[in-house]
Amino acid sequence: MRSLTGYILFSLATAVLSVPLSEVSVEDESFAKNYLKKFFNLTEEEGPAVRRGISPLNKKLAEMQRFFGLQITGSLDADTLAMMKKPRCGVPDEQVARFSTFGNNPKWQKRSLTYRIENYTPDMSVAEVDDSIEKALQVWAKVTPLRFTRIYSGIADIRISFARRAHGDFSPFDGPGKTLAHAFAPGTGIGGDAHFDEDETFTFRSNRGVVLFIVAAHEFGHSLGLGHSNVPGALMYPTYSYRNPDTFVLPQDDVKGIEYLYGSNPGNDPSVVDPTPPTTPDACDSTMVLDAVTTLRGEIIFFKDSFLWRRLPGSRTPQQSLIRSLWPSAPVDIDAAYESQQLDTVFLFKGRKVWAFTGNQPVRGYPKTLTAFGLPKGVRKIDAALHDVNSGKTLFFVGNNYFSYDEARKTMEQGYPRLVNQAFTGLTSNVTAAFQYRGFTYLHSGPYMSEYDLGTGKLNRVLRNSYFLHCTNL
Ligand SMILES: *[C@@H]1O[C@H](CO)[C@@H](O)[C@H](O)[C@H]1NC(C)=O
Ligand SMILES: *[C@@H]1O[C@H](CO)[C@@H](O)[C@H](O)[C@H]1NC(C)=O
Ligand SMILES: [Ca+2]
Ligand SMILES: [Zn+2]
Ligand SMILES: [Zn+2]
Repeated sequence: MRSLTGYILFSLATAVLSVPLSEVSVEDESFAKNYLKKFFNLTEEEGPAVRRGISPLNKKLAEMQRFFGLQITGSLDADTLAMMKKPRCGVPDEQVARFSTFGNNPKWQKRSLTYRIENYTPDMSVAEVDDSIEKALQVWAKVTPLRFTRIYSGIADIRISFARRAHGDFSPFDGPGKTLAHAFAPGTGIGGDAHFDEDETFTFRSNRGVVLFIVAAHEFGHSLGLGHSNVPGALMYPTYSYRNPDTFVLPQDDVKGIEYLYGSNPGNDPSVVDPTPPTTPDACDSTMVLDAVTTLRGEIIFFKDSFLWRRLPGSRTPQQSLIRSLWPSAPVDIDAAYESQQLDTVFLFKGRKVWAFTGNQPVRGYPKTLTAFGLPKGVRKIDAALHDVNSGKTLFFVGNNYFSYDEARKTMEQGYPRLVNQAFTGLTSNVTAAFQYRGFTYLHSGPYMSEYDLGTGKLNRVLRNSYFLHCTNL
């Protein structure tokens, strides 16, 4: 029965920007208990451990926190609860692993598999559903010897259906949000089947609603024998986040997982690596150059590729996630970012465009262009942005120059651009990211970070990224 366990994927809660959890409500406590029962095999039995004071609940909380790379407290804090409320897959998260397979490694013994779409969601056109399912299977076919053939009658290996609430497999869906879908590991009967929660709003490619292609590609990973991965950004990560289906490429961790089970695609020419599977940036890479850094309501946020790390106040362990799991409409590979505390808004820059978010809500009227900040038309991108809380000015770094924007008067100051090294000494190359934190100004230049005194502009010391972005190899 174990191999037939439904894999619950994707929870959809909006990422809550952290507020310390002073009180845990009774509802939250029982919600958390149910979550741990469902996804982390929490059992009710009162064993000897309970008498010794290590409750199974705290043990399972710690297990869950370890899986998601949260701070391991063993108690129900705000971040843990927020993670539990994210939309996710219905399959349990069994072990802390990069890619994983099910207990006894169930896999298909044949290379040619059939699938059948048994019913449709009214959320999308029939053609869109067909296309999403076909493309989701091709994600796996591209990197393995597996081939998929659609059938319209009879019993398929992978049966695909939409259903709400109880639907005959003892894993009822839960209404809108939270569990989005689940699928069963390879096997006969229900094995390999994928079920989608009809109470969700599925879409073809919009970031409002749930992109069927992404959820289906994840579920088919289970249908083929993969469990959940704890690598943020892996397709087999348990929570859902928006990705553009048109540019999706199966991440490296998932490629390794499926090749472990089935080998690689014999049709692939090894000299043509096209396109390179994306990898998840590693905070332990001391040569990493961050794209941007900003504060956000007391947190520090570090950006790299399509990822960010959040360093919460009072926690030394940064949490990594996709940028779009925090802001579904945000750009990736950004150039610069800053926070205006007065407006309670974070601005993200990419090319000539600027996006704005208050908490996790997009600000109306954005994206705008750089000229909205008074930057000259010739500026095609900025390298970094720094908001100085004392003066209320925001500095935009462009090559070896910088501009100064007056936030109160909403105009660019006269007398700029100026040379960066006239204001900030000791920099040997252009600024790549900048932020202020606890009275100091930090300018990143490649993998190095220079700390300046806010008042005097004096260079205190040169640090590495790891000063704030701790490397936490498990
Ligand atoms: C779940 O927990 C029970 C009791 O602790 C244990 O017997 C069982 O093997 C566990 N199941 C899995 C899949 O780990
Ligand atoms: C710094 O920016 C200038 C443009 O202002 C550019 O010419 C130069 O190549 C940049 N230096 C580095 C090291 O990227
Ligand atoms: Ca649901
Ligand atoms: Zn899953
Ligand atoms: Zn089901």
